[in-house]
Amino acid sequence: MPALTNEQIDHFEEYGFLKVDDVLDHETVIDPVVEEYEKVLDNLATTLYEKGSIKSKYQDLEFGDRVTNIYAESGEVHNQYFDFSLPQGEIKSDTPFWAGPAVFNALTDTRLLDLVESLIGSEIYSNPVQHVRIKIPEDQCPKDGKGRVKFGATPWHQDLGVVTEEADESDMLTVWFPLMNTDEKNGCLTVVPGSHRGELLTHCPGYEVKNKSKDVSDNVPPGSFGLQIPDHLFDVESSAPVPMKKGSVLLFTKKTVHAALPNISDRIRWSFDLRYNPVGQKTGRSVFPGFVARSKLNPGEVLTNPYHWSKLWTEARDGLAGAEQFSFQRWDTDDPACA
Ligand SMILES: O=C(O)CCC(=O)C(=O)O
Ligand SMILES: [Fe+2]
Repeated sequence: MPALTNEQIDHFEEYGFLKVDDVLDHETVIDPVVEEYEKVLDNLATTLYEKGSIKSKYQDLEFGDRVTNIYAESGEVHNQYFDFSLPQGEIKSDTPFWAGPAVFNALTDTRLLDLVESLIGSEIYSNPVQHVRIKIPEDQCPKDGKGRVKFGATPWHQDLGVVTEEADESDMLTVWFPLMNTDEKNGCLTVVPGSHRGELLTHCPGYEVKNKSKDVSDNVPPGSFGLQIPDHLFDVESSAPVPMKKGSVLLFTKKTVHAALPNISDRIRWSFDLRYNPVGQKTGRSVFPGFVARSKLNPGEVLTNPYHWSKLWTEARDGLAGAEQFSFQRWDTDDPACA
């Protein structure tokens, strides 16, 4: 039985995205992730406290308030500490990451993989382009030297634009879900329906910094640097926010234009974004490790041990530490579209 109905598959094909409600079980999938991250945060608090970066460990606060206070007081956003991926440069042997069993359990959740199977088939590879994003309220978020929020809204992009050309022929699917309800106030995603039928658009490095654009970006503080599609290249007016409930999942294609709104609420906004492609296709970040998450043809190749997964990331980090720098970047600041 396919997990998605024909109507849902048609919607995905027509608009380039699909929201599916009530996919992830709260008790067995999401809450264990939250509990696992509570321990990770506790370790971060201890480390920063011992370094003298914070004067309190904020032990009595719940996760969201605790992480907010810790980031604010230390003046830093410590997202790499929680992420189940590595940075795109300057990897060191002590670069932190978190690839814990509850995270692995979410990445390999049966109901989640059933949805993925409906769209890309039964041979499913977990692509290493994946992140946890904990966004604290922007008014409390540490700012850089230019007054920009260090980790805020996500600018307009296509996921194919943030991987190497190697993945151009891959059928990469993005799976985004919040660990809590998300809406326009705390920074849900916003998508451009039908944008996936066009080409890969030009992504400009640091575009937002040079150009204060309209639309979403009226709310997007200049902190949204990184790669961005200039909004004259697509129909920004047709974009629509996608509020989501805890347990819901948003599926979209590698060419669907999307962004995330800023968190102007007084709580954190917390999400996972995962990617999958058919086994054997390029991931677009070949120096990072993926794994076979499901296979009807070769069930023996499926990775089921979360500690093995964590070890793959440790080995990747150790191998890349101090090595020649790599880039997942294919864009040129001098492109006329970026002017
Ligand atoms: O959650 C975000 O801020 C951005 C997520 C995103 O761009 C993605 O899932 O591809
Ligand atoms: Fe994205």
